[in-house]
Amino acid sequence: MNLKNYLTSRQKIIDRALDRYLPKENVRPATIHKAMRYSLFAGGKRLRPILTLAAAEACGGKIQNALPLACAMECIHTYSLVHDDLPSMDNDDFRRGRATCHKVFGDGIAILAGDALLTIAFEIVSRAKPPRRYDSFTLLREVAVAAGSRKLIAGQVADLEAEGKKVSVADLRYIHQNKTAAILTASVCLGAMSANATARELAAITKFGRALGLAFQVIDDILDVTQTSEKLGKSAGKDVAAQKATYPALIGLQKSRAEAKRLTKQAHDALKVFGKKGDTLRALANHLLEREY
Ligand code: GRG
Repeated sequence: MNLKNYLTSRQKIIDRALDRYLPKENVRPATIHKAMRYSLFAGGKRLRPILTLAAAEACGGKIQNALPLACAMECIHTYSLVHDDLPSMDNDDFRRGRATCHKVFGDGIAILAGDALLTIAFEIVSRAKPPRRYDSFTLLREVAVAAGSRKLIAGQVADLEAEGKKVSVADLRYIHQNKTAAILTASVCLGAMSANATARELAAITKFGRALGLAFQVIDDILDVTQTSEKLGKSAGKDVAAQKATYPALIGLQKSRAEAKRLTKQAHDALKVFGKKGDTLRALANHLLEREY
């Protein structure tokens, strides 16, 4: 498989579906729909929805059934970035290679654009055709729990509260597990559910998502210190400047790289039950480990 072509073709499928699900720019009130689309179509890598589709295929499902769930997770991810960039949070001017939402539309509209992206995610999930083992309520609950105050928001709260404090590796792991890995794990689990995964398959996909999600954040921490803003499409070096707790800051670059490798191996091990059907997920895990942006 040519991974570059695969990623490009999946991004196109996801972008077309997102375009169908989102109100057009001229729908009243136009400002909010412009702001939602501005951030959603700013050139994100679409990793979470790509993982949703790949997990569905690993479980023998069709990508069409997984597509609404994949798009919902991208909306939630984008909402979290829009809110994280606000002056009262991480205060960033640059995201996905362009000015952040609040820089273009102002804080009020950026807050509302984030709210609307979060809300529309649930509307999009409700459009998914529920498989036999997982009804619509189960799918909605999976999304709500991952985005809620015990997962994504828990991670963000812990991150905010860690500022200026001494943070242990265990604290940092808690932040990453919730801020990053929970959404990634829900993304793959929803893909598996759309494919009517067995309990054994879903457990394996959950393990895969947790390990991959942590690996992804360790790598993100490494890239923040090793890459330029141009390459990343967001402000590089911010973690160091803000004296943020990161893996490189706590254990050094070399050990962080080893940790990312160890977690990727753990993600691979979780895929054993899928045999060859897990090959795309394996390739994606390797790609995330080796990525440069
Ligand atoms: C505001 C509730 C709330 C949460 C914010 C997403 C987030 C939590 C903070 C953003 C900063 C950060 C380091 C998040 C961790 C997840 C992460 C690495 C996001 C970037 O994901 P990519 O690289 O981004 O997949 P693109 O733009 O390609 O989609």
